[in-house]
Amino acid sequence: MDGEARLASSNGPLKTPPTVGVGLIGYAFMGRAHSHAFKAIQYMMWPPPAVADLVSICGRNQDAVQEARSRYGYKRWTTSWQELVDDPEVQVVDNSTPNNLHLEPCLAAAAAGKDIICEKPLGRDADESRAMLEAVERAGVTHMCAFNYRFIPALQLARRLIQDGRLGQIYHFRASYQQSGRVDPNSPMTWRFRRDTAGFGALGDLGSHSVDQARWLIGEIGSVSGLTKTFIPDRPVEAGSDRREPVTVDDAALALLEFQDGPIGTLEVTRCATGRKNYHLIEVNGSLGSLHFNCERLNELRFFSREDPPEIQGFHDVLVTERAHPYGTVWWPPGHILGWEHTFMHEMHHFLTAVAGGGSVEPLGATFRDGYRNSVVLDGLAESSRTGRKVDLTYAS
Ligand code: SOE
Repeated sequence: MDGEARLASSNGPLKTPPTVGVGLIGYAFMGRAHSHAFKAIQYMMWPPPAVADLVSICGRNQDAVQEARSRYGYKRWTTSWQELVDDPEVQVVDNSTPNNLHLEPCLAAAAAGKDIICEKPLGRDADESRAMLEAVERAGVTHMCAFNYRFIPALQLARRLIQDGRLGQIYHFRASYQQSGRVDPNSPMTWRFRRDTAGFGALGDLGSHSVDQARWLIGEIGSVSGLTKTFIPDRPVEAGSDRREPVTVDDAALALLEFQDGPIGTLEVTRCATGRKNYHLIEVNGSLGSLHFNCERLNELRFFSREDPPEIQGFHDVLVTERAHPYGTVWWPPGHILGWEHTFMHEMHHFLTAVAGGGSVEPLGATFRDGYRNSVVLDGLAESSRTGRKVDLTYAS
C-alpha cells in the first residue's frame, strides 16, 4: 500500500478544512476537468485536505474566459497570466494551457513562491522541462505534473501487485495508446499539430502518458529506439477552409525500450488507429504473472497468476471497485463504476494533500522531476527516429 491512495471514509468527523486559493490558466479541456475536480472533491471525500477557493481564471479570449469564469465559478477573470500569478489570493497556480505556455508561467509562479500543478507533457522538450524543475526546486514549492492516469484505481492496483512481487521478476512492459479523433485529413489545424506550440504530436500528447506509466510501474528507462511518422502532412487552417497548413509534428510513434533494471518494453502511440477512441493498453509480464489494462475499460484489471491452482489458471477480470481497492472507500458501492473525470478528482485530492501539508506528491503523483525525465525519453525517441540509432538516455537530474 506504500504511496497508494488512502482516503478518509465519507463518514469522517465534521471538520473545517483549510482553504487554498487557486488560479487557473487555460479554461478549455483540461481547465474544465481540473475545475470540476476542485469543486467536486468535497462532495465525496470528506474532510478534504483543503477546500479549493477558485480565485481567478485566465485565458486569452476575453469573452470565452468571462464565460468560463461564470460557468466554473471563479471569483475573477483576467487575460494576463502574470496578473493571475501576482494575485496575492492565489496560492496555487494550475497551468492547463497548451504546451508552449507551460514554461514562462511556471517559472514566474515558482519565483512568486506559488505551488504549481502543470499539465503534461511538462515542457516541449527536456531543456524546457529541466528549467521548470530547477525553478520549483529553487523555490521549494509543491509541484505536480498532471499525469492523471496514475489516479486510475485499476492502475494503482496494478502497481501494488507489481510492488508486492505478485508478478515475480518483470520481463515485459507493453503500451499501445490508440486514438482516431483526428484521422480525418479535413479535421482542422489546432495547436496540437504545430511543433512550436505542441513540441511533439501523438508522441507528446499520448506517448507522455505511456512513458509515465512505464516509469511508474516498472522503473527508469535506460535506452530507446524509436520511429515517428506523420501520415497527414497538412490540414485545413480552419473547419471547411480550402487553405491548408503543414502539420509539423508526428501522427504516430513506435519505440523499443530497455529499462535500467533489465525489463524490456514496447510503445506504440497513434492518432490514426481508426475506430479506437481512448484505447490505452498497458500490459506487464513477469515470471509469476501478467497484467492487462485498457483505458476504454477503466474499471477493469485483468490478472493472470501462475500461483493459482492449475485448474483455474487464466486471466481473471477484476472489477476494481471493491472497498479493498484504491479509492474504494470513498465512492459508490462495489460495481457502481467510475469514469475518466474521477481520475482528476483523485489527482487534485492528492495534490491538495501535498499542498496543505507543504510536502511532495511523490511517489504516487508525478513531480516536475518525473515530467523532466519523461521529456528526456521523448526527446531520445525522436532523436533515434531521426538518426536511425538507439539512444542511451542520460538524466541530468
Ligand atoms: C488527447 O485527445 C487527449 O485528450 C490527451 O490530451 C489527454 O492527455 C489524454 O488523457 C486523452 O487524450
